[in-house]
Amino acid sequence: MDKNAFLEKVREGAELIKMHIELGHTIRIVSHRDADGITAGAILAKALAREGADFHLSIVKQLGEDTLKELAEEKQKIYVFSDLGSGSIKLIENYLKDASVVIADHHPPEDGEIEQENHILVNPTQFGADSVRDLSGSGVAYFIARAINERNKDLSYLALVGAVGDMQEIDGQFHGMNLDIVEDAKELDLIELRKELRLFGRETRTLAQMLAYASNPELPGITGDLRNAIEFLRSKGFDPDMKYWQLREEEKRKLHDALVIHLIKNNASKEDIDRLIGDVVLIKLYPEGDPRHEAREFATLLNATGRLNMGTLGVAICLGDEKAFKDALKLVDEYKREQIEMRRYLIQNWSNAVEKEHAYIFYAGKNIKDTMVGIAATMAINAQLAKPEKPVIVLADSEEDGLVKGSARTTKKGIEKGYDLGEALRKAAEILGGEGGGHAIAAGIRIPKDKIDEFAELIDKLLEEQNSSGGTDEN
Ligand SMILES: [Mn+2]
Repeated sequence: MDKNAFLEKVREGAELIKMHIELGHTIRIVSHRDADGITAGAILAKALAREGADFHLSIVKQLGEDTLKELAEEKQKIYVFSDLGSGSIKLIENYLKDASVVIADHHPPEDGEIEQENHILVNPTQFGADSVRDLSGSGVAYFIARAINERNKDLSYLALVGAVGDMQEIDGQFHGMNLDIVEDAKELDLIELRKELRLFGRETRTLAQMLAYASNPELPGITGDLRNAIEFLRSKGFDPDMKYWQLREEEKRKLHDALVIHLIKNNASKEDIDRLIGDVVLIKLYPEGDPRHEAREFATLLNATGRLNMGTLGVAICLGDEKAFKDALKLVDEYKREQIEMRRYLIQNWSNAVEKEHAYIFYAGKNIKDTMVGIAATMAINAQLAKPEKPVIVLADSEEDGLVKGSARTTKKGIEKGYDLGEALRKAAEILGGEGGGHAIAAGIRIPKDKIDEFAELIDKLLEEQNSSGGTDEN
């Protein structure tokens, strides 16, 4: 990528923000609600606070027309969007014509170009960067903060938490401009970048939990089975109740070797083996055993606050607020417990799923919260209850009377077969009387409860049509 051209754009964005600070305007920040967006928002907020600027920050799920209308009504002089905005350029151009706008994002722009003179798009993908590995939204925000004031280099570690939250190092290592942020953070001795086991839970899970809950990659025969995890650890001479951070270096290496051998024995893919051990970011501001000490645990905590619509709590955590941190821990515990229970429930009851030729339909009644059906559908695929090429639809009773809410999920393999879940659910809802739609790979629906059987037949037919017309499958 053309780093210098990108940094020039960064400077333009930073200058525009600085001008409005000098004019005494409120800087209106809107950021995405995942860990990347939350850290991006926190970086900008901190940078602005340091300049003595007035700012107002919101964390939102997406930037749609309703949100932009509301923002326009605020009649601010400047809006800064972080980790979102590239997909809403037309709407932004339209609703915020009279204001200055800085879009600090890394998603590839979808709908046109910036035409307003006072609007600036700071996006590395326009300079040849890959949005999924070279720089995240928090990284873009970080470079802007650094351009506002060099002292904001001390926020580099937050940018890395965002990058990890966006899984920019999914293959086991950092790439692109993420490496520049790593350098900044190392220079100030804020982080240590280590080659370690990348399974979740370095700080807070016991080794047994770390292995039993491993999902990225899953460990065949161990994931989902705490007893097998304990047995595996004991057989290799480990205390299953210890935490990874408590291991000595040679013990860590011994564990890595044992896990790699286990994966090889179970015919795991090269990708799975490669990403098992790799870059792990440790944040020196926090002690070992604290979830904020390791970037993935930190990011997961932030993600959870976002999912629970408490993204500003996440921002407060990034800014070092201890009370916010403790509150969030409680929320996350609850959330994790729900997920574990849900996985168990799905496994125990999956035999009740209706398997059609083109989909699984699983009705959970009140056993799964209607806000969790999407996670449940993904879980059914990841736990290999469902074949990856066949879409999964999980339905649960909606908190609104008489309706069921459903989420459909598929994988790349399903997409290759021609399935478009958003389209199929939209049509099904139209026919059955409800609402539905979404993306090809992930979609949602709401229908009357007494239509579930009819829905199962109908969705199979709709997917059948897509499969026979749109599939790239040779068969
Ligand atoms: Mn992002």
